[in-house]
Amino acid sequence: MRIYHSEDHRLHFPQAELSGGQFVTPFERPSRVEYVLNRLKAQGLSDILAPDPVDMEPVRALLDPGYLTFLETAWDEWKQAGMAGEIIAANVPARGMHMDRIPTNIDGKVGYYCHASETAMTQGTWQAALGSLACAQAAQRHVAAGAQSAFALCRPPGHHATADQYGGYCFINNAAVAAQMFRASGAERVAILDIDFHHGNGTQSLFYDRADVMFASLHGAPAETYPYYLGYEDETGRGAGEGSNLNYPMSEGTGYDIWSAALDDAIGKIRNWGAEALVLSLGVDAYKEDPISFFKLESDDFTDAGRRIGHMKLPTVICMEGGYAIEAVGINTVNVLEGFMGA
Ligand code: Q9C
Ligand code: ZN
Repeated sequence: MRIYHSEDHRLHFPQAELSGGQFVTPFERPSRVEYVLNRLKAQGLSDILAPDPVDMEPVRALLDPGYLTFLETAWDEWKQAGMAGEIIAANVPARGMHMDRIPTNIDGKVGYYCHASETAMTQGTWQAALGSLACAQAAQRHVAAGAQSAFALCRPPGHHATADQYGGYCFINNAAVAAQMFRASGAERVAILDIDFHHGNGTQSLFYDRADVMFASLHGAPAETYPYYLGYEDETGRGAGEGSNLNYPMSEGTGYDIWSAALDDAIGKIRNWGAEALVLSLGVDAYKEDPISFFKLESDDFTDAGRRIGHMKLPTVICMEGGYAIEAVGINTVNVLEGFMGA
């Protein structure tokens, strides 16, 4: 399996994440990538390339232009305004306020374009996000050119990012852009399967009205965990998109028996729907030891999940999302890839 990896991810490493009322070292940290790379090499998966630069055209087609400009310029504006620290959203347009008027003040803009204040931005965040996106795009081009699959070792992750908001450690929705590129390269129906522990709210929102991209997500029930305000089972799509959004929220303590039954159901529905290409949002935070999650998957379960997904035999782009049990992130991620290839 071809793998794409950009060193630029290192440019994004905030000092702080707001967690439980304290500033802690972010769970989403550069060493996650090192553990995955080391495990890939240890298992003989060494076809690892740096991606070509980002192609902004499909990105502009999908995301809000003002948001992209914001991501690119926020750090300079923040510094020009005399802010001493990293960018952290302290205000958001809440119930009863204007949702659609963008402040000129950078502190107000940050809150407008952010949905979760745990995620800080730094000087290198934009460049790192572009490097991450470049991996997803290179992987998609490789698969569109005829490969069965490719793995984009994306960091920062993407599935929480919407058309115009960052949060949940995500800035640009890599998987969504890859899906959009599959549409542009000729696939009539593209499915995005999201097995990260957290609901892929950004991906869902980007395709909620669309009949050409199906989104299926297995995740912690929103009443019990981040992103809290989206990811319920009754969110099935809207308008032309009605029926092409599938949520499988599961409660604290969920193990592989329940989780794999949800996976099989999602796979069956993606098959019946007639997907021609697949984007897998691969988070491994469903692992039992993950520090911010509550499912109980074992490392071997990830191999089995990869096998089940591989049996779909669809052209597949795999995008790295979350997973925070540092050493195990490498093992569990590569287990999915090995299971997939063995199918
Ligand atoms: N106290 C992804 O897995 N909440 N994002 C963290 C820690 C945010 C997860 C709570 C979790 C975001 C890509
Ligand atoms: Zn996650």
